[in-house]
Amino acid sequence: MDLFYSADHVFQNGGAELNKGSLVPCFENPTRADIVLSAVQSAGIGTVQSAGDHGLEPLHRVHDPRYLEFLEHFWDEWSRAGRDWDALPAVCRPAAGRSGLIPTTIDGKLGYFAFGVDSPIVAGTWRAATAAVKVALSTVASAADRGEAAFGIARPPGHHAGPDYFGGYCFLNNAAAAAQDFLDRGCRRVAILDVDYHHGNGTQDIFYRRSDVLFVSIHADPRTAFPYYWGHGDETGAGPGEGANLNLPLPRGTQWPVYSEALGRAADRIARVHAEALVISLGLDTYEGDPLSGFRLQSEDFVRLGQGIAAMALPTAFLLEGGYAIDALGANAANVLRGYLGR
Ligand code: SP5
Ligand code: ZN
Repeated sequence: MDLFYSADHVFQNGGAELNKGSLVPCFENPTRADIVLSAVQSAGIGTVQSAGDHGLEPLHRVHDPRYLEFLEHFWDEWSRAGRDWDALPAVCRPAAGRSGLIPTTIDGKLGYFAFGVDSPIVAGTWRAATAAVKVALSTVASAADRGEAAFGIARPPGHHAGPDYFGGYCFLNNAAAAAQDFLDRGCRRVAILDVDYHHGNGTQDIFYRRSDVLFVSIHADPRTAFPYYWGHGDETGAGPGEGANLNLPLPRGTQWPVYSEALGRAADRIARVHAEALVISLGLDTYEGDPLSGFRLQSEDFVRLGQGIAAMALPTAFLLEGGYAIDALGANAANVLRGYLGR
């Protein structure tokens, strides 16, 4: 299996995030990708390659150009204004206020493109986030060319980033760019299966009105878990995309038997739409020891998850999303891939 990594992920290194009312070190930090890299290397799963440059065309097909312009240049504007710490928004544009008028003041602009205040923009955010997209596109190139699976150690993660907003530690939607790239390479329909503990609201939003990408997500019920306002079972897509969005929210405390039933429902739907490729938003924060989350999957369950995904029998791009239990993150990632490979 080809594995892709970019050392540029280290440039996303926020100083702190708000958690339970306190500023704490960022859960989403550079140690994560390096731990996953060394775990998959020592498990002998495949050869790790540096992400190649496939251009960023798919990125422009899933994000608003004004948002990309903002994200690329905002740090310069922030530092020119004399701000001397991470750019953390104090306000967020409500979903109801998506009317298109971007404020001209620096703080108004920052909040316009934010849906949460948990994701510091730093000097290297653009460099790291575009590197993660390059990892995702290299992963797709391998999966499409070889007709098998590849794994991208994408960091920062992407599934909360929408067409024109960041939040939930996500800036650019790696999985959405990957799905778009599969389509641009000739697939007629692509499925995204998001197994992160948190609902992939950004990915859902990007494809909500489209029928060429099926979005299926297994996640914690948003009534009790971030991102709170998206991820309910009655969000089924709209317009031409009606029926191409499947949310499978599960209660806090969910263990493998219940999780496995949801995985079966996800597999049935993916089979029914005749998807020609699969993108896995591989969050590992469903693990029982995750410090942010509330499911109770055990390390061995990730082998079963990999087996379930292998049974879908599609060219597959695995992309890292969340997962914050540093001690087990590498082993859990390797277990998914071992299960997939039948080892
Ligand atoms: C990619 C990803 O996994 N993003 C998750 C972002 C979650 N950010 C806020 C989480 C708030 C959770 N509340 C703390 C509960 C601690 N038990
Ligand atoms: Zn998550």
